[in-house]
Amino acid sequence: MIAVGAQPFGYELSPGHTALVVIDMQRDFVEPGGFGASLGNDVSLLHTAIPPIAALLAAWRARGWPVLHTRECHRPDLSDCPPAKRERGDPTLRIGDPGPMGRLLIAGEAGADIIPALAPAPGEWVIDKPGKGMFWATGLHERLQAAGITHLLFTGVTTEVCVQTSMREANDRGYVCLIVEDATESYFPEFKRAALDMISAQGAIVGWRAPSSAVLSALDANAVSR
Ligand code: C5J
Repeated sequence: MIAVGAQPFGYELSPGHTALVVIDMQRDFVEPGGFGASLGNDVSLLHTAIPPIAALLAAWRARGWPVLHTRECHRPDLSDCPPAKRERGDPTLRIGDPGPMGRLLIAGEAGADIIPALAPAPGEWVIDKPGKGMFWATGLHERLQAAGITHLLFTGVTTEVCVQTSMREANDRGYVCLIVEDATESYFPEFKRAALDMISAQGAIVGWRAPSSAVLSALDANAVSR
């Protein structure tokens, strides 16, 4: 095990059995004209997470460890998008409406793609999810179990929505989870702070938290192993 300096106490990372999870780093959330912007958000607030995620991806790839990307998106016929989700609120564009990057949050459209800076490498898992959590309607738990993955490191956007929902689902399924503080972002800085606090409070009730520097220095202190 590799010891990572974390809160509320040290995290033990299992080499080769810890997947790096990159949640929804899609053009629809990060770039102007997408779903995030249609809800009135300043998408530039998410950009600070990109370099730390890229550094973690490089570290995982160098070790041949598992990487899992998710995309929040729906089938073109919207059969997996509950009306209660599509009709929520008063956005400028709704899920499935045509926008500058294609139809919003629809699989196969440009906006549903992961941003080029964090594009999945060949062999990395890409999970399309219709919900906020990565386990709902994806079959992911069975795949992770079959691959022997026991630990998950969470990154991506947004901290308090899809990242936190996925981490809570993972915690309930028995995965040992850590969220990387600077590799996740929110349109609402106060929600990010609160989500990180909620996750790690009460003795890591949902999981651990640590900056990417702590994860990367712990990896550097250990020989590269596959
Ligand atoms: C949202 C997400 N915020 N990926 N999705 O609707 O967090």
